[in-house]
Amino acid sequence: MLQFFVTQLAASLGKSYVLTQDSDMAPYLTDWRQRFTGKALAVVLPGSTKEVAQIVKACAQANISIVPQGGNTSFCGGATPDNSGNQIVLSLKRLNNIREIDILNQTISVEAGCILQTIQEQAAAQSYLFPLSLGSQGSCQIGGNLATNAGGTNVLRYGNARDLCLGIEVVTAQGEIWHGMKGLRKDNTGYDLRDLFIGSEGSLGIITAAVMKLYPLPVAQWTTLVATQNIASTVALLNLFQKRAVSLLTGFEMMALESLTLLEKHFPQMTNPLQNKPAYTILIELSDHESEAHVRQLLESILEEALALEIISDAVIASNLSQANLFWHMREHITVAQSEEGANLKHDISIPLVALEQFVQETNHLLKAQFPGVRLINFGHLGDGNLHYNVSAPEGINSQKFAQTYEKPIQELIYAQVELFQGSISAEHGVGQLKLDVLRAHKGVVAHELMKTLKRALDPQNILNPSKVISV
Ligand code: FAD
Ligand code: 2HG
Ligand code: ZN
Repeated sequence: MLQFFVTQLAASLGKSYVLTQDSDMAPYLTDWRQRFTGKALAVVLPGSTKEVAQIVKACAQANISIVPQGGNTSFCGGATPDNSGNQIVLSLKRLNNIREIDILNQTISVEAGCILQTIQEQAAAQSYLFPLSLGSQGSCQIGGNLATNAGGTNVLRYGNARDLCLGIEVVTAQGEIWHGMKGLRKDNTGYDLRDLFIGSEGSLGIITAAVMKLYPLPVAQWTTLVATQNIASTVALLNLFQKRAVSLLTGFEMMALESLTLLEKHFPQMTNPLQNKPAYTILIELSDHESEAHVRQLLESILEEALALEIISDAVIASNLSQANLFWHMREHITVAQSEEGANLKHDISIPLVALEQFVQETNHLLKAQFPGVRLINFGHLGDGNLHYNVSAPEGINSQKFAQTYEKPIQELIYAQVELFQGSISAEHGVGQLKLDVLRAHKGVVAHELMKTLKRALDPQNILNPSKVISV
């Protein structure tokens, strides 16, 4: 019966778009971190929205569940099938057309499988900025970005994927197509279906296209690395920049000392130009639509004020584009350094800015006391109150042993702290299968039941990414 289903699919889509050989399917069955591996009946590669709808209809009829997959770069196992071998992976990679750039409306209409960087490049070719910016932008897809409501380094100024989206096209769990591609900035016609699908990680519908906002390209950017002694000063610095640079502030990223020590171990060419190994290195970017001189002057004047207020102890302004790029590479390569180092635990959390200093002090202290030798690889989008509060194994400890013995108690400790400080256990990476079990406690019973009600209403057969985000 299952084999018959696959044969039928191959007959309608074309054999080369229905992968069934282990070696062909392998890249789709393990996630970027190699943390999750599953099995699949087939990996299916539709070439149009109509074909996606056709596949979903066939799956609904045969009661076969579907795991949508974009660039497979996410961190919570949302795009990896289970171990049953009865699910199909539906890759959106062939839906990769830019449908339209509407200069007057400042929007770009794209299919779900467009690579994020391609959209940025297409926008730039028309002198526009598509501001979503992630370390994975060379391989993640806009459909995956919307499905996870991705954040990244520009959220502070332009918002996350949800904020950048005006319309979407979705294939429902019944295989119907919802044409929600209006690029309107105002549309109060009842429930916001678009926002329901964004961030649902493929559990409510399959996003096949989207209308995204564009912005004018800035004419000048200046990037600086700044030394601070603690989180309190860093938050004060953020506040100063927000007051004085207002919308010119486009990046405010934090890197704690241990994260840069690990970075240098794996990428010795990426040494911190700041002297004396500061406790925190802050990457700040200002972007301007006026002139190089205007923004440079503003940056220098804010840094002078911060020095006078003693909230920073040192600063290096990038002298050219390649140095600015190096600063950004430092920030973006911490993830890679951590994964090269071996087992690591990710905690993508957000905490109200006002409580951040106390959270970090207390949580660092508790972890160091209870798990001697663990390395706290803290970095992240401080401007959004979003920390990647990651933990690497103590030097010399075997990766497997670390995962077995440390993962649960460390996660429990950190998440308990997050609750205490009224934060979130997933700021931007989503829930997937990784955080499925902790979501109920975090959301509270009422919110969790409402989520279940929505899932049952939109996907009564539970065929869209079952046991991801929510179990019904
Ligand atoms: P996938 O991993 O393929 O899928 C993610 C989820 O979305 C899955 O649940 C999948 O089923 C679902 N899905 C995918 N496509 C669709 C679709 N068309 N319709 C419905 N559901 C779909 N994330 C951030 O938020 N901020 C960062 O700064 C950031 N930096 C990163 C840096 C690196 C080096 C790496 C490897 C990852 C980073 N990520 C970051 C995580 C990841 O890139 C994002 O979550 C990204 O949005 C995932 O896109 P994807 O196309 O790879 O989705
Ligand atoms: C980033 O901000 C990504 O670089 C990855 O969200 C974070 O490695 C991580 O945990
Ligand atoms: Zn991030």
